[in-house]
Amino acid sequence: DNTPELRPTHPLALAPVVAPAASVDGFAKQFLQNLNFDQGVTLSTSDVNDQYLALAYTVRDYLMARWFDDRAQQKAQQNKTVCYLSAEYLLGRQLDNNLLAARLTDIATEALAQCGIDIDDLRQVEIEPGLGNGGLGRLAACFVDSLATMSIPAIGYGIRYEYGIFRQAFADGQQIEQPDAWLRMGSPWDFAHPEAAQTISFAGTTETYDDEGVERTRWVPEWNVLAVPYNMMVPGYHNGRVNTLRLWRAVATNAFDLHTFNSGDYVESVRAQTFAENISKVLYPEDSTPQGKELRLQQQYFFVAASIADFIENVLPEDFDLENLPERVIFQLNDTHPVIGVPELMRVLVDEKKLEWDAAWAITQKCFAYTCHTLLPEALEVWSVDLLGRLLPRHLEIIYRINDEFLLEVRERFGDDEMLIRNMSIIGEHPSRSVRMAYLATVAGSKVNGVAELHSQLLRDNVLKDFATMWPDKFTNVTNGVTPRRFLRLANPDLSALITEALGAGWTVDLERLRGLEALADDADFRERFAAVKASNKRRLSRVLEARGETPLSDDHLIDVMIKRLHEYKRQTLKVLHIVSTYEGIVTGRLDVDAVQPRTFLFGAKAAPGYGMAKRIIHLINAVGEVVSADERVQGKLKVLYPANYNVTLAESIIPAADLSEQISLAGKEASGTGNMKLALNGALTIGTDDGANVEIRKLVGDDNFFLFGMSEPEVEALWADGYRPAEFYQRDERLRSAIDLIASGAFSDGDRTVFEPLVSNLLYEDRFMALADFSSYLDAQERVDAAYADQDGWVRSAILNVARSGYFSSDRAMRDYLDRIWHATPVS
Ligand code: 7GP
Repeated sequence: DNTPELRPTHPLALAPVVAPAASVDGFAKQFLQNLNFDQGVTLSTSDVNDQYLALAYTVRDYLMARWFDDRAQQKAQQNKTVCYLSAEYLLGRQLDNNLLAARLTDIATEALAQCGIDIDDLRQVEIEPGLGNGGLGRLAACFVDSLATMSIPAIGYGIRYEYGIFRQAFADGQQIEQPDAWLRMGSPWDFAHPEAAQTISFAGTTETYDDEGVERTRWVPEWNVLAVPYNMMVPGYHNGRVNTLRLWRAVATNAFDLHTFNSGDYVESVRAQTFAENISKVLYPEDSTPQGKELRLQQQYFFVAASIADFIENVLPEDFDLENLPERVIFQLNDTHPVIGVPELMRVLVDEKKLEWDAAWAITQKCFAYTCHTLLPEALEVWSVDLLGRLLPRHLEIIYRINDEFLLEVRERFGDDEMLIRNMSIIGEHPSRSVRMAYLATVAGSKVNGVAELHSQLLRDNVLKDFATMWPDKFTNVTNGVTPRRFLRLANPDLSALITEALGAGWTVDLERLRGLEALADDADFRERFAAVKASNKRRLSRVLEARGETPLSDDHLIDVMIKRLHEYKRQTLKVLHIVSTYEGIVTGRLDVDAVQPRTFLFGAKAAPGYGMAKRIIHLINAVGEVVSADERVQGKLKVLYPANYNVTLAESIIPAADLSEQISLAGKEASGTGNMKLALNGALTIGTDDGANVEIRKLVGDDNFFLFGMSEPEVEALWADGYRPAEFYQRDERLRSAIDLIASGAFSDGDRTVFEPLVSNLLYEDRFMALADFSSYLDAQERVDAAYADQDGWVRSAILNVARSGYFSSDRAMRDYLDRIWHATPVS
């Protein structure tokens, strides 16, 4: 073997890696070099995509040295690493965020200007990585930002989907889905490491064998796939720290299917290999209602097994004693998607590292913690025993044993209460045998948390009641948060400048400082400037909408925003009923037109492609919008806008322009919400139910600055128990009757009464999420909104107080709570 040996001691290799000079010239030089040598073009032959890529490479160059340091430190240090396991990261665009973190925005803008390039044009080129569906994925992205900003050693692990969340378009008002080929123009922010691939196995059988007198089990898998890591930089804000987001891509192994190969069908055997690569092909577009599909379980095991192996082999020092694993890692389970990691770690410890079962279980229980993000029973993932046993036979055995021992513990504690045993078992029996992943996570996790106070309470009282009785200390709450860097500093530069002028710059990493604005709410001059910022944000949004081919906004309108996934429990239908009722009221003269504020109803929402009712609601919104916006009788008063393909980038334009934030889920259904936080932080007033984090928002901003309506969670329960008959509410409220009748009449479907009939009859005879029961109260609250908005001075004052009192909802605070209550990890100096 005459391979030369690596010489890291070469004098040139020993020189420290340094960032290019942090000057306009230094930046320009590096940018042009990257344009030449990485893109293979000169400035004069480059197009805007070349320029964007070269700019991205340049930003990377500045971050690189710190990244090397932080990874080396991670390996050398004795600190605990937070491994955030999440099937989704809804990142949004990277360029601006990374420029900001590295303090390069001004330098880059000027350097490019000197080259004759407007950096704004390059911003528009970036296709956001939409590797998530909604709240859960966006939360993960906020968390990795905060972890880096707080210098906490952390790795985000996930999947590098080739196709992220679909692109939404409308045809005749109905949603159509198009593939999101986000990688097509290059992906400058990640680094592929095929040499660090992990082999991930599936299927096959298990067998026992004699290991020097000890009987052990091993898994004999049937097929393998390679997990290739792609590392992304996660720069902290102004602290020089760069953490890592490691996303796995599936690649076929080299081992040809020998059987097919020998049978002479070369092409078939190559084709069969590519089947493995489907694992990371596409993000499942379901939000809150998982489809129990085999490919999804493959995805879950694929990324979790790769992540655990990666951590043990590449992040821990060599010869690390795994008995001490809990001192060095916490695997945070972002909902149940990564829960298969529990039996996987057991398999690694028991089968591969040959630890005793009890020792391995003690370690495993300390290494995991579980966050639940839902309250909908249909959203709790279960896997059929058949499927799981076929795909991961060894893991099923391990789950059975975990369950056996757990149920023994239950018997010891509570006696032979067979009903209780059946209810708590990790294995469900009806309608067919299945593994309840939330229960597995609860049994295995050191902690279980909900994502807002009310949600955590309901987990303890309902969804996981028996477990909470058994282990009261296991349950805790961490209310969600959002990153102030992206959702205030970047999305709302004018408001940020105003705040910095008033309070100094520290608020970006210490959001509670916004409290300082309270005093200014009574300052007429400040209110005027605050209002000017809102007006300018509306004009900016208007330009964004126009560029997308939408109608521009009218200057004097109240911007009423409902942006979130389309789901029945979130009750976009209730919003539509309000719009229709207002429209009908104006047209028939029932409403005093002067008391109605001019309003634009702005929606943003994707529906899961297989969720028929949600798609019908989209159709209804668009149909109502078309009629209302075109009717001369309400001209100037009411407008409905529903730009297609709502995503993080669009949210960043909408949120700063919003006056009113619609958070109108049925109480007890929205786990937390995070859009509610972003909107309040940007000075929108909330109209909302007592649900999720709304409860905490209202407590903080005060009743005078929040429009509460609707039943409380206990009232919802009581009405259900009573036998809920929505038609009675229809009979009782004339406004409701008129609105529903108008939809049923075909007024929004060219006279065709069949189009929205399923929707109408669902409301009248089922209405699972009780929109009709809350309608009257909602309309009354909207009247209060109109009255409040008529007093502009008072409104602006409330808006300022919303900003001032939203500091609690920083994801930095959420990270501190996770550290204190769950992770017990410490920042590095
Ligand atoms: C969402 C919840 O619906 C939302 O209330 C919460 O703010 C967010 O998580 C972050 O905690 N859940 C999901 O996005 C989801 O897919 C599947 O849940 C269980």
